[in-house]
Amino acid sequence: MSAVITVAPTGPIATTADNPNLPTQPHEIADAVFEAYQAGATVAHLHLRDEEQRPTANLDVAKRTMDLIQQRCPILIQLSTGVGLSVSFEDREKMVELKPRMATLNPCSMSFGMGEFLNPPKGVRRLAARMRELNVKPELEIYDTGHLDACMKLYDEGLLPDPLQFSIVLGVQGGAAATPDNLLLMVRRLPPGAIWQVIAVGRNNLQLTAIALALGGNARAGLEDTLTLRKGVAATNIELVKRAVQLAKDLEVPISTVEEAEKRLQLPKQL
Ligand code: KMH
Ligand code: ZN
Repeated sequence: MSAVITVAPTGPIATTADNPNLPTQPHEIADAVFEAYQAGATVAHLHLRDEEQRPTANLDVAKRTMDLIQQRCPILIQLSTGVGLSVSFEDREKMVELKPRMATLNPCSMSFGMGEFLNPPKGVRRLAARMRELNVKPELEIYDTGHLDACMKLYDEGLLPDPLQFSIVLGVQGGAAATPDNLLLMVRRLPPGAIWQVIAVGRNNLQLTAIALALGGNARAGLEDTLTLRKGVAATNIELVKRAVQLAKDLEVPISTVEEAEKRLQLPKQL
């Protein structure tokens, strides 16, 4: 089975003050995604920033970024509907109106570091239903075992398409810690046929990405999840993507092409 490599070049929190290599403007994000595609990434997970680097759900900024990427390569675009803690759920859910091939769906509200990440049950159902209507494949972000249970409830309600695709997010303060034990616990609880990757936030990123690849998971790499290559060394997106690709090669796990990823994730064609 081949592994899908996702690049996550920019997250919702860090700025260029934390790592000067962080892309924040549409052309910078598009450049980082194109380089990642050339190195083997087949999915681009996107957060956008305004001119002051604040997280934004501005559809013009998102559309401009998507266009710049699509002019250069066929990487599969996954918009984050997590966007950023300062943006309302109602603004965040509008991201799917741009009809990316995929978008994230965060099933539960939670503490997120010192902030609050609000995903109210009614809003989550409305967003899941809209994604179904628009043929946008959800990637389910689960930060603890209860989030998986919440996703299975959505599935039972007919709101999620097969195969279920999960990100097991470990290392956020407010969710499960980034440990091998927690990863195994979550993987064991996934339903049969689920597709998954680990998002290991912080310094255990490399270790958990390696374990996940060895267990048959996909991999995600980029400055959204870790700002350093190793202790004290600021990373670039391309270094992190190349490291994930090399890990897969060392483990003799083939890397998915865009066509293989589309097939494996059963991405619906968009009209
Ligand atoms: N930033 C990660 C902790 C999303 O964008 O919807 C989780 C994430 C979720 O990537
Ligand atoms: Zn994200």
